Amino acid sequence: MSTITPHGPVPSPRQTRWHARETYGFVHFTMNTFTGREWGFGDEDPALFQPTRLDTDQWVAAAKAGGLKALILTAKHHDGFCLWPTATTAHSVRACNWRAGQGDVVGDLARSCRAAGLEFGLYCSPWDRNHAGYGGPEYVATYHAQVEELLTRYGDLCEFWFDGANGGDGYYGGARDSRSIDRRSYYEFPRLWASCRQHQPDAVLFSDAGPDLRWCGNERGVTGTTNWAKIRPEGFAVGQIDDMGRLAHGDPDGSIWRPVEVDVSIRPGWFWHAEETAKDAEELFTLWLASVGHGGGLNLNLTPDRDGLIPAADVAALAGMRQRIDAFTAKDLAHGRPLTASAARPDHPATNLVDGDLTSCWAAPDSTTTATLELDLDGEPRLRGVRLEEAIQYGQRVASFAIDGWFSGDHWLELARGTTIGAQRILPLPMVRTGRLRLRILDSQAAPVLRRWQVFGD
Ligand code: FUL
Repeated sequence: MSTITPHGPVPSPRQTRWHARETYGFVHFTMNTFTGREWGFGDEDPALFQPTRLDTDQWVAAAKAGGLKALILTAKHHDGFCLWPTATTAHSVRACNWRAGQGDVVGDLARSCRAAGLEFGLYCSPWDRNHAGYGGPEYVATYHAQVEELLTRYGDLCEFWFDGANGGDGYYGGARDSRSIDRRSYYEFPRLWASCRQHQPDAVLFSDAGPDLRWCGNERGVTGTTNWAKIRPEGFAVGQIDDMGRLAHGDPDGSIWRPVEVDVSIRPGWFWHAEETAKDAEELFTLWLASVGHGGGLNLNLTPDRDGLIPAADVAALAGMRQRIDAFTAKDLAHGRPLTASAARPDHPATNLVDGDLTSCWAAPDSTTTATLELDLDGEPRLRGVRLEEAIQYGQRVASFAIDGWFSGDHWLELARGTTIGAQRILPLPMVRTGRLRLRILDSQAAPVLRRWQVFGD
C-alpha cells in the first residue's frame, strides 16, 4: 500500500478520541443554583447549599437518555465554592450542613459516571471571587493546588475545562473590590497544563487558547459551516481573543490541530433558575446539526435544580433529541452501494467510503484537488441528508463541495453545497426522491482523502 502523506497538522491520539465522543454534557451546579444567580459574588453562605435529594445517578441517566458520552462538572465556578472537600480553602462542601460537611459532589458524579460507562471531566474556574488573595501570587498557588487535587483524586478524566471569564469585582475575602489580572500571564497556564499532561495524559484541555480544544466564540450552540480544525495560535490567550470569527471558522492555513467544542446550555442560563425552561427536542436536534454536523463537538449543559435533580422536562427534551438523531441517521442508503470516482489511488478506491469500515478511505491521486463521485442508490428512496467525513489522520483538506441528485432520467440538480468537511459534515437535504447522487469536490488544499459518505433517507 502506498502511503498517504499528511497535509498540515493532524489530530493527536487524545484529540482523535475526542472527535469520536461527538456529544457530551456539561453540568453547572453550585451555590448559584440556590441563589438564582449566574455569577455568584463569592460571599455566599455555605449553609445555602442544600441539595437534599442529590442523586448523581439520576444526572447520568438523563445524560444517557440524550446519548451524551461524558459529563463535565463545574467543580468550582467563579464564586469560588468548591464542590469537593478541598484542602485549599474553607469555602467548600465541608462548610455545609448538607451531609454534615461530609458530602463530595465531584466524587459522587465521578462514581456515577464510571458505573454507567460515561466518561468524566471537570471545570475549575480560574477566576475566584471568594479568595482574599485573588490577583496576587498566593491565589495562583491555590488555584494550581485545586486543579492538582482534581487531577489526582477522581480517576481518569476525559477533559479539563479552563474558563476565560473575569468580570473584575468580587467579595475577595471581604475586600469587596475590583481586581484585574494580566490574562496572558497571571494564571501560569503553561505550567498548569504540564501538570494536566503529567497526571491525566488522556484528558483534552479546553480553553479559548486550547491547547487541545478551542471555544467556538459563542454560547448559542452553533459553529461555522466553514470550520477548519486547524488554527494559527497567535492572537489567542485564555479570556483574551483578538478575533471571534477565527474561533468559529479556524484558519485554512492553521499550523496546529485545535478543533471546536460548542458549549451551550439546555436552558437560557448555565444554572437552574425557577423561571426558566429547557429548549425542546427539536431545538436540541438543530443544535446537534449546527455543532457535530459542522465537525465540532457538542457540550450540552445540564442544570440540576435545588433538590439536586435534573428536571423531568429537561430529561424528556434530551431523550427527544436522541430519538431525532437516531431517526435521522437510522438508514444509511449508501452502505454497500456501487460508487465510482473520477479519480482514485488504486489502493484507495471510492467503494471504501461505503464499506462501513472507518479505517479504510478513498484517496484521490496526489496533485488532484477536484473530483466527482457517483453513487447508485437502491430504487428511488426519499432523501433526508448526507454525512461526509474526511480521513483526518491525513489532515483537513476539502474547502468546497456540492451534492447533486439525478432527476427525470436526464439531468443533475444541485441539492446542497458546502465548504469544509473535516471530521464530519452533516447536511440535511430537500426530501426529494432520486436513484443517483453525485458528490463534487470543488476545491481542496491537497488531494481529497475521505473515509465515509453516508446518505440518510427512507
Ligand atoms: C462562561 C462562564 O462565565 C459561564 O458562567 C459558564 O460557566 C460558561 C460555560 O463559561 O465563561
